[in-house]
Amino acid sequence: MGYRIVVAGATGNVGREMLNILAERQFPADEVVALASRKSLGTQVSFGDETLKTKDLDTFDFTGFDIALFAIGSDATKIYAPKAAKAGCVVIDNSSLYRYDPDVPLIVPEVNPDAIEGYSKKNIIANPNCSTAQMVVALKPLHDRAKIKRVVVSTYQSVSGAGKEGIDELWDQTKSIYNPTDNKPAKKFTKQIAFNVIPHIDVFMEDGSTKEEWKMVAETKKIVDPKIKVTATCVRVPVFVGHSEAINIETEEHLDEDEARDILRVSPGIMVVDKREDGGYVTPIECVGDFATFISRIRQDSTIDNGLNLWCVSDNLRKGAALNAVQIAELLGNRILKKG
Ligand code: 11C
Repeated sequence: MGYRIVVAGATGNVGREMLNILAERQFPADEVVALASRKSLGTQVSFGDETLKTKDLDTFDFTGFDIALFAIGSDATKIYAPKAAKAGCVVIDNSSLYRYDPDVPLIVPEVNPDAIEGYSKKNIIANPNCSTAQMVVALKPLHDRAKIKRVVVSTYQSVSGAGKEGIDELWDQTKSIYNPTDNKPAKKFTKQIAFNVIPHIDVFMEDGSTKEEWKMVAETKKIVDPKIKVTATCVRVPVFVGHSEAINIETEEHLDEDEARDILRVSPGIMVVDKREDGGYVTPIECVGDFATFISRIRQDSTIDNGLNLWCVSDNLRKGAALNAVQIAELLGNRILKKG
């Protein structure tokens, strides 16, 4: 007997990817139900070779379902996650609502799979922010070998992180540059995104950082090690899919760049592409649709005793959201629920 699965938010970018990835990875599901809000009700979505007609999230009874993958944002999650969890269905939530709750595990399966044991306190498991997920996949094996003290990261985040409206805004503004009579002012982003970069993602915090930057700090501490110091600058760039990160790492023990490369090459979820020649690195357009977190440009930082620099790229809708959620479902199935 396989699992009965729910995908809530099935018509959004992440929800659609969740369905694609469940099908691609042949998740052992007997039944998959796609849920949407009332305004997208009846919309059809693909699940492998099948087409699913979305059902109403508001009236859905989660009783008898094993796992619900949520991609509906914090406000709706606040209403529906407790309802699903109370009905005995384990929620894997992509919003930020429960990430910092001590009774909810925040999981990247390659990094902290054992945290899954804590799921039963609320029957909810949190999925991290996309920019954190790919970074911690890269940090963990280096931390295990040489203890990371401090991380300085600058991100180059694609517009799909801001949902369909972000994608549409980049597309429309790019077209309007060539047709100035069709002027498209910024709506989703605070400044023009086409042919520009914006050093601002999510709301501003009191200390001058943004919430996106704060998330990278708080989530890395919860997932990898609370002792790691992280400072981040998060930037939106005119790329449709794929987040990139320039990461500077300071370790307690010395770690040679060749050893770091060898460690990363055999670490789960990572693909090293690091030739010191023209084009010998990965760019976001090449990682779209892939499962891996790609690491390039691994090199010593000779300005400090134990420093490394690297370039990290991944599909933000996959490892940063839908893939990680499906991997958590697989972990939950293999370790805890044991059906299928
Ligand atoms: C972005 N990282 O690129 C964000 C999107 O906390 O799950 C995901 C926000 C989150 O805009």
